[in-house]
Amino acid sequence: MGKEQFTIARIFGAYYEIYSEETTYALAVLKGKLRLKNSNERHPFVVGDMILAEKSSGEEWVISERIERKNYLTRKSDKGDSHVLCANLDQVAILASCKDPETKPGFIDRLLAASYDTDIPPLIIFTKKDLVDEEEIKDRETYYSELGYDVMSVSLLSEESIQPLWEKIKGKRTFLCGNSGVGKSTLMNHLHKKTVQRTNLVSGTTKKGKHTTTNSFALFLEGNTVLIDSPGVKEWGILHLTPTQLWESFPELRKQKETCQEIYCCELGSECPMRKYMNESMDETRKKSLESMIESLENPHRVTRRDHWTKAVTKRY
Ligand SMILES: Nc1nc2c(ncn2[C@@H]2O[C@H](COP(=O)(O)OP(=O)(O)OP(=O)(O)O)[C@@H](O)[C@H]2O)c(=O)[nH]1
Ligand SMILES: [Mg+2]
Repeated sequence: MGKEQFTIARIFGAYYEIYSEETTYALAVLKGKLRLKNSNERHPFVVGDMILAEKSSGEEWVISERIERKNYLTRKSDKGDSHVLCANLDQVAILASCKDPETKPGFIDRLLAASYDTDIPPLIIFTKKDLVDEEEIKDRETYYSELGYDVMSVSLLSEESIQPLWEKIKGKRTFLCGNSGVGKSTLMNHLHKKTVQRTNLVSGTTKKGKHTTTNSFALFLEGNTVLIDSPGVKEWGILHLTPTQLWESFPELRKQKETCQEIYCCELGSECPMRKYMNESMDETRKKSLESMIESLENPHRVTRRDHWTKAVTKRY
């Protein structure tokens, strides 16, 4: 029997839920050792990985090979190795809740920096727009759309957002990410019109989410549309990025660099147009956000080995 190509849809310890259009969802295992190009990887697969599998004598599928990743999204906090979250994406949807819990711009910017590094286009989705007034929504949308980002806002209490959401996700593989309680699983259920992922009320006192989703899960919808739900995160660690990557992830700073006439880059020195713009003209909130990211990189307690940076530069394969 021949090999069939699948996508990893969910991981349960040593078992994998895999999906192909022909077979739909099936369970698979990995027998023996898989040879991986990057031996530093913690786990052989993440959700979104494309693999080849064949049926063993029983009903079980056995994974034999991982197909090279087109791209992947990474997070790195102070607590160790960088963590690949998902692979082969067309889009990263950053879900930012307007209220209960309110997502801070610094969180959005960290995710934008992580997606800039991977070249995966971001889509900012403000959720729970029913909980704030229209003016506030418009301000939030304008803030990011003027910077050139694709932005939308939704309420999942009624059907009004289904159509505009479909327009943004159809035919694409979209990773849904954000803090706990922002509505990632609700959005997935809403678009599927069935409950596939458990959701939970946010805490009555702290208005924070309860970390309901514990495993990423890829849902295959019509027309090659794939939504990937993920567990809520408190903070998006960006320690796998270099300072230059961080600065350039801010479109207003990147624009300054593009106009620079110097032949030799001063590497963020005092004459750097990005630094000048940051000191003289940058929006205060955005400046704080960049400073906080730079601080995370510079804090020696957080970055103990400099080679993390070098590795990050050469990590694409
Ligand atoms: N008012 C309002 N509530 C919403 C909206 N979308 C989601 N919620 C509520 O927000 C709560 C949290 O939603 P979830 O979908 O569980 O959030 P999540 O992002 O998946 O959270 P984790 O799995 O913990 O990361 C639920 O009670 C939802 O009903 C919305 O548009 N408006
Ligand atoms: Mg969830």
